[in-house]
Amino acid sequence: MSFYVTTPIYYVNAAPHLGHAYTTIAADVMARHHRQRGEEVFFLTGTDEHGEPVADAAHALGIEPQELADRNAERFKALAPQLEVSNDFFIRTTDPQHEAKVQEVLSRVRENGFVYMGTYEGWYCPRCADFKADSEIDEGNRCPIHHIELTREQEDNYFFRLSAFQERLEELYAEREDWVAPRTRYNEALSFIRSGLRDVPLTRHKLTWGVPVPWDEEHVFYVWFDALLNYYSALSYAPSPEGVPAGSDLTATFWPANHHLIAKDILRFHTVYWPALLMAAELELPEHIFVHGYLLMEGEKMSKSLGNVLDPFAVIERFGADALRFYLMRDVPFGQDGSVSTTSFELRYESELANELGNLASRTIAMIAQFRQGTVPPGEVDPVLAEDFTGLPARVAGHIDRAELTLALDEIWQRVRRLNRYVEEQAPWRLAKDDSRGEDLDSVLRSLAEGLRAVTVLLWPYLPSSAERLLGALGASDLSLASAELGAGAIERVSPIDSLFPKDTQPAAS
Ligand code: ME8
Repeated sequence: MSFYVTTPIYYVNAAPHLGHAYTTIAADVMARHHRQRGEEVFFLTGTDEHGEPVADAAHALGIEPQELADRNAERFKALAPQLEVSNDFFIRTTDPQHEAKVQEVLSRVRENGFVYMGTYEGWYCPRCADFKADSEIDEGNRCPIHHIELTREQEDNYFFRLSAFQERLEELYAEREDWVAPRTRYNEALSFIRSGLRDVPLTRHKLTWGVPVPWDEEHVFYVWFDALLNYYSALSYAPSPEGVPAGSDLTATFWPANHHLIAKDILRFHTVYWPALLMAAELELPEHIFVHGYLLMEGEKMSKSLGNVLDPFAVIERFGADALRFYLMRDVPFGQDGSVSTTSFELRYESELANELGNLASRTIAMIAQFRQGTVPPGEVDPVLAEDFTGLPARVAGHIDRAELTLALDEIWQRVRRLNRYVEEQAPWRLAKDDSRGEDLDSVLRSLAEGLRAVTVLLWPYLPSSAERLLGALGASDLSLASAELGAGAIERVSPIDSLFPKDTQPAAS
């Protein structure tokens, strides 16, 4: 089995912000989970470096686009390890191998008869790098996303015959109802298609910052076609990920992608242009496109251009990457818009990470140390508890297969709460006072240790470093999904552990 997941490639016109971190964390949760299933996994992220968004930003700074791209690509690259993100490759669209692949695929699209020379006239947003249909324009000729005034463009370009794919796209949507999720996004994409597809520019005459068009050097490819192809081109030159023999043909192993994760701002490119382009190039289509919502601050989409940016680095510095990952996956239902704030972050951190998981871990370990000198009594898990864990790994896997990352986390978290209730119900400290209840105490301590181990294995994709620390203290290093069944592990001894989620973290220096 193989699993290939991607994030959008981010524009290097500015530094990364929480919105980028969000998609990247989500993709990481999926990649880690699939590694737990023993699958061959390829997880791709990277940067989109061509086109007006980058050229204009560079010129505004008085530098060349390549210089800005180099500078900001480094910052995006550095974000991944800070978020504990385990991407297998980082693609930059200025990689020469990517550029060559773009030229190869788009030449094939032309040979297949889907490219012609025409004149484009219409409204254009240089921040979106998007030609806007009349129905997509806000009052005063403004971009509905960036609120800037649109420019009127008229240029001779090569066009991609998108209209030729009207029927095939409608068929695709009819045959594969889960190809775009959530359903509202599927409907949105389908209604765009049904409203009638118009051909779109494939190249830009006016721009020089892009991949040169091999059959006409006065043009570069329109940045979106260059960018979308990253998902395919990366496989032709990335090194093999862990677990896949070096020198393997990654395209054969991983194409088509299983999941593209995106936000709704780039829905049309991924759900309309992208499948049409792949059809035109005779390539297989990805299995799923999952469209998550926006992280909102004060009700406005957070973005580089609007400037109201919550800095993920500050959160990580103070609370650690796991806390940020948990917060984003837990607080904002994946697939919907959600407001983020420091207040709700701190509430989740304290009430759930510190009080629920942190305390469960510390008291379980402390009681085993105190009552049984750190040794976990062997035997079966208490059936009362086992009942509430039956089928849990499979349920979590089912949610993650549909990119329902918040639902999956909630399934797990209900068991964290169940374990805390079990402690209260059984009151091991009372059993410890009664010599005749020794076996009951053994059973309770063992069940708690095993329950904690099982939930921690499932939490690993969300909380990788805390989960590894905790499993280390439980002497249970198996991270496989199979080992997340209650009773699949046999903990012998526990070791002391420092607080997983300390409450007295210092505010970051401002
Ligand atoms: O669009 N909430 O790049 P980009 C949630 N280069 N997610 C957010 C977000 C927010 N407030 N802000 C950004 C581009 N994102 C193109 C993509 S792909 C072939 C080319 C995330 O830097 C989300 O994933 O504007 C969104 O789709 C993406 O960043 C846009 O990043």
